[in-house]
Amino acid sequence: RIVTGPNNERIIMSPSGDITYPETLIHEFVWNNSERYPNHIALECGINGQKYTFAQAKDATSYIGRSLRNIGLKKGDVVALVAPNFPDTILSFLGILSGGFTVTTVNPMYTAEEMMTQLLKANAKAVITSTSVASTALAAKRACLSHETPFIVIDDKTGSMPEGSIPFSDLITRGKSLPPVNSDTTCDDVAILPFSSGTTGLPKGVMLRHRNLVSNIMMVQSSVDIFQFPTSTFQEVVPAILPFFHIYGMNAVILPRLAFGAKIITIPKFVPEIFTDILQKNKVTALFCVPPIVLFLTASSLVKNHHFDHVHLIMSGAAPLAKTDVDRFYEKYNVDSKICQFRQGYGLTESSPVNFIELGEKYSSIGKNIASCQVRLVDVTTQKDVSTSGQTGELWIKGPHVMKGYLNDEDATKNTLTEDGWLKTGDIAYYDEDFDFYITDRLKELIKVKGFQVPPAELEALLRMHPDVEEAAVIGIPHERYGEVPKAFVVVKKSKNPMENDIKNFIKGKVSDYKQLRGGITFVDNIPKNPSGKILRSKLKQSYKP
Ligand code: 4UW
Repeated sequence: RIVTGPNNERIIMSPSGDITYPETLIHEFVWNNSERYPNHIALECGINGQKYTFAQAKDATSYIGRSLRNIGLKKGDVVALVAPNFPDTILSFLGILSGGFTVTTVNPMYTAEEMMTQLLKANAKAVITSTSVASTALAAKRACLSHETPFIVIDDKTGSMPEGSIPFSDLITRGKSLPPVNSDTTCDDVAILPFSSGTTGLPKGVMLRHRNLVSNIMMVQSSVDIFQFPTSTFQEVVPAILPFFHIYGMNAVILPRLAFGAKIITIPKFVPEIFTDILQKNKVTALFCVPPIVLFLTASSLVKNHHFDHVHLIMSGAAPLAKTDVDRFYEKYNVDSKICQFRQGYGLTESSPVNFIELGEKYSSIGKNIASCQVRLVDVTTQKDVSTSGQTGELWIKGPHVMKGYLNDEDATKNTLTEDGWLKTGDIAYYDEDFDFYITDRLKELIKVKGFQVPPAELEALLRMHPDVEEAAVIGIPHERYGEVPKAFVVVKKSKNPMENDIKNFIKGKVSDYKQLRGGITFVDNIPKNPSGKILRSKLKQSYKP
């Protein structure tokens, strides 16, 4: 399992070996096998019932690509996709790629200011959104992009189509009569630009190539027996509750599941009654969760034993999972843990995303590195590889799934990717005698609220804009339901005396709900810093007593 690298690195190889993967673009890979089951449902809206078969969905994505070329977009242009989970959101994504463009997926819960920052950083040349969030997306577009920028709107049956927008349905109908796009896209072209703050600072565009996305799906497939193609009597049914804009929902749930013939039931927003109604009405076979959803499954009286009658897989990831929650799940429901298996995964945007999946019943472990995912554990102070099980170090990752780098940010790229291709995750881990890994801490400053990224640097910059604030630092503190919530430490200017609520209200309209300072604000005399001015968050964390 351990290989010594050219510079004496201690490389932990995957027990699943190495993979080969096809030289296929991700939007083609998704439909590769669909001709075997053209009339099965691929996408169904859990709210309004809109459906596409595999044949219809595949054709639609090609038409969308043609239409986008026809309205003047050029190869390599970036298109922003700002929509909750609907069938048309996924078709838009694949359509953008089939036209030879790059997609930046934007969190539809964002405020106009947050959207604007991403549209600018990604240099978006068009926006695709949906009626329920169109007014916010339009405000963002108007604030930073030219009047002529195409603004395309999916009718999701909530809200209305702003004047001057292009109805999404036109892309499909008009595209039919346009010639196919002769895209010279290669597997090394950047397919997507999801945003992540990485180990430090503000959100950055993560450049993921077609090759990264396709290889990662194949890495999972060859390590874990969790995919089943449809037969005459069986089709996977997967509710897509995790948002498509985030890499977990995108390249670890929706795209791979479609590629293996599952029916995806899209859910735009987590509402307990709607979620359980979907479990009630469909023979759901696999559930993909973040820890707060696992908590919901164990705690809610809406969830019934028979909802798991057809479920063979429940996955959790994006934040630490407590073993006690899994134990509680099996105590509450009369299901066989060998048939309805709980699995934890570990991934990050920068690695397309999956690196580890747990295969046994060690529920607090993230398990073993998947095929072709090489791992090092590097001692944070000595920068030497740790030599034994039980010792902690920073987790470094290498493989065909690792990002090209951060868009227009050489410094951040250099600090995250070594010259020989190792991705420094900013997570602290150790492994046990079986080479099962455990995440113990986060070296990076990132806060995870319900699995969503909250970069402290963003909140600190906003806090410093408040007229009474001299300095600010933000850390994550534990929260029973959300995992973590942001908490601020604030130094106020001389002779100023703001109330906690003044500052909270100042932040309120500027960032999305999940980024709000739910951990409260503590007023302090100074912020601990190292000699180069870097905030010593670990000191603040130690000083904080719940
Ligand atoms: N335990 C503890 C975990 C865990 C974790 C992630 O927003 P990003 O960049 O990306 C993600 C991706 C999650 C994911 C993808 C595919 C998959 O199969 C799976 O499990 C089923 C999960 O969240 O945030 C990356 C950061 O999130 C933390 C960790 O700090 C990581 O660097 N994180 N998974 N199981 N922490």
